[in-house]
Amino acid sequence: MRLRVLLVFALSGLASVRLAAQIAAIGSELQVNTYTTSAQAFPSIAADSAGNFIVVWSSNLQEGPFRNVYGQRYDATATPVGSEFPICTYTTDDQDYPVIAMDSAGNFVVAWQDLGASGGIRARRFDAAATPVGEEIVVSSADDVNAVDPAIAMRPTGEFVVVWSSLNADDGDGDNLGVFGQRFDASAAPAGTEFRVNTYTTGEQQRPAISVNSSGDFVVVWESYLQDGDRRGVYAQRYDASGAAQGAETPVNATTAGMQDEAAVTIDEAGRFVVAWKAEQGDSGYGIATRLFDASGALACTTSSLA
Ligand SMILES: [Ca+2]
Ligand SMILES: [Ca+2]
Repeated sequence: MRLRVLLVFALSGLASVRLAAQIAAIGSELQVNTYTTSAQAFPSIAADSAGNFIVVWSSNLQEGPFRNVYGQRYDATATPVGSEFPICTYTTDDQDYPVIAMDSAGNFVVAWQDLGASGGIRARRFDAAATPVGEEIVVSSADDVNAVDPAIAMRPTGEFVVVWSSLNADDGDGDNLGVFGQRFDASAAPAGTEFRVNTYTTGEQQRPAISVNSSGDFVVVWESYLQDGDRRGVYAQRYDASGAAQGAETPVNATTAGMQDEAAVTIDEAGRFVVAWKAEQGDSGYGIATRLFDASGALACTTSSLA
């Protein structure tokens, strides 16, 4: 099946856009990828403070017998700027599952999962004209071929954090998958060392999501297997701008029966954060649940009957 990367104008991701009472689409649906042979998949999108945005995705067989990562710039009217461009320099084996974050001036970083022999989570920084700045960054431990599922968040001033999950016992989890992270300054130099996010390490902790506010406070959420007593549950950990953990890891879902996983998170300027996740609903399948937490990580209110 031929997959196209189609742009859904994600207003929620545009920091400068104030949501009106009613959201109306601006313009029509756009096809992002120019190269259409085989599959283009796994899009990620980020915008600067003026509304200019970039979409990245992985494309199969576009450059040799592998999957590689490409990007396309747009201005604030959703008009393409330039042509689609390659993100990675190392293109042997598969580079896949890209994620992008952008500062207020349009500088951006793309992280991806390198499924090849070089392995691990890699990233590359670009300026607002999509010109690469520096070399590819080895984000996860250099020998960590088991690092998967990257997520990234960036402050308006360019500092960013990448998180991922890994089987690498050297990272300090020691039991199946754990969630790890690395902070970077605005020049993409590592800030501090790689750190483990999950405190509870038994079994699988994986598929993290992350959000940071302009002060640098950030929160990571992930799914953990059997920690809540019945298959997967969702947990959160807060950090300050120096990367110091704030409080203990927090159980997110109140309903623990069945699966709660595939979490997403966003943090506001006051440090409050909202988590959304996929929640099992017995015989009726799955729904989406959300929960709002205050800046101390305490439950502020339940915003979904599924929580
Ligand atoms: Ca673990
Ligand atoms: Ca559960």
